[in-house]
Amino acid sequence: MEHYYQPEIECASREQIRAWQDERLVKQVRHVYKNVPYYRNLMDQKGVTPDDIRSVDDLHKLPFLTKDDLRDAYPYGLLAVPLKDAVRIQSTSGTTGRRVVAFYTQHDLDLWEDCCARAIVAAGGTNEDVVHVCYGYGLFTGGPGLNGGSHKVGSLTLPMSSGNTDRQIQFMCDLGSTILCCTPSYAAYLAETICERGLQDKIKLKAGIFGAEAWTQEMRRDIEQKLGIKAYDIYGLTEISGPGVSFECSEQTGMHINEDHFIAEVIDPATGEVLPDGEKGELVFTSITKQAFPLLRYRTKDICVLTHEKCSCGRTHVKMSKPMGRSDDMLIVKGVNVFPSQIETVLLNKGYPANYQIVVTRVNNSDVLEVQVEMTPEMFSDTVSDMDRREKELRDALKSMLGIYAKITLVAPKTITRSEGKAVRVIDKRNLY
Ligand code: DLL
Repeated sequence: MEHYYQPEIECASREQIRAWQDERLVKQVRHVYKNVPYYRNLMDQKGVTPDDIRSVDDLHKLPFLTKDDLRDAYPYGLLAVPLKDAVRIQSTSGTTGRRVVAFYTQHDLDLWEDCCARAIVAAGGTNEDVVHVCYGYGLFTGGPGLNGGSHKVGSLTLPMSSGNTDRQIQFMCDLGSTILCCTPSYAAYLAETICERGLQDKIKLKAGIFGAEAWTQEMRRDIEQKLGIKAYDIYGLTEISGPGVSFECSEQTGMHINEDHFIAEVIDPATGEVLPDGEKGELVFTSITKQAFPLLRYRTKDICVLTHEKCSCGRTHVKMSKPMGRSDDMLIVKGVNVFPSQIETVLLNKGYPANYQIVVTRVNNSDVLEVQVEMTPEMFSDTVSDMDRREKELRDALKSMLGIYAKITLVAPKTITRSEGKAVRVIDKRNLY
């Protein structure tokens, strides 16, 4: 297993990492300029040539790419190798607009799986483990990515895909799964069901690798406690390869970005200006080793902070904070910025389960923020005055977190639909008016 803990790469000196990045960036820009007319045009319009890019210091000269560019260039416009060399596509889970399609050569699949293998090893995985993958398989990158990573580590891999919770739990008990890979919302659902059925003693899980959606520290603690595991975050996006762009180590204070493959920048989303370490902004990635779909300066819309502070695990690759939400997840309600994660923090701190739905409507030209909160069975047997007290307590706590009042609707246990993949937390009905 030590094979995929690669200290010579993951713990390399900053000078060494920088030297890899300089060399690979120069090569990558030439590859893209030569083979991707769409990006060549963007560079020409900006008056930048490949010769202008001599090191990472010149990265800021390159134009940004956005999801709109990917949609414009759909399907083959950003493919940088002949079709005969591409062996796989994956696609985003988005439900609106044109889908984004990303391509991989065999080399690209290998490096992606290496990144996922590093994440599994960082979560304590070895070839003795039974890795239970219930991210979706197919076009979504979650299943194939962790599956490939688990093979590389040599773990016994259970390609469960999502759904069929009864079968998930049965296999988990029968086969002794030790590492669970799925979205945090599905992990919460599995944890809830395992506790309800009193099966905590029948499972052998020791770790979980959860990502693909925002989740709070409160939700982490809840899942860890219910399943008796350590829960690790993993981040990635289809455009840049899938899960494993970054992953958490045992310190659980941010995710190490695989800097030998991806250069990360944080920019001011309004001006595009590159921000220093520790400042919050939009994450931008440049793929420096991918062949088929090598995006340069891709704007992720994920808001986070980077830090080069020393990590006790020994890894030297830069860490990104948990994304604080996507710039396009942020709701503006009555002129105030609201992130679903702020609401989740309040609910879990007050002892509610992570089952909630946010509904925004517009009544008489005024926004109404409603939070439907599921109660636990114990809370459900409360008296009417207890319920009133609960509603008031939540309203006040949300007011102090968000600065605006929300309408609280307490709902019966099991009323909110459980998610088997990425949870849909927000229903914004204002566009329908
Ligand atoms: O969600 C890839 C993935 C699969 C990551 C499995 C981790 C585990 P997409 O469907 O393209 O790819 O969605 C990418 O999901 O830009 C973030 O907004 C969000 N996201 C991914 N990981 C995290 C995370 C996969 N750990 C988009 N925390 C990204 C918060 C995340 N948000």
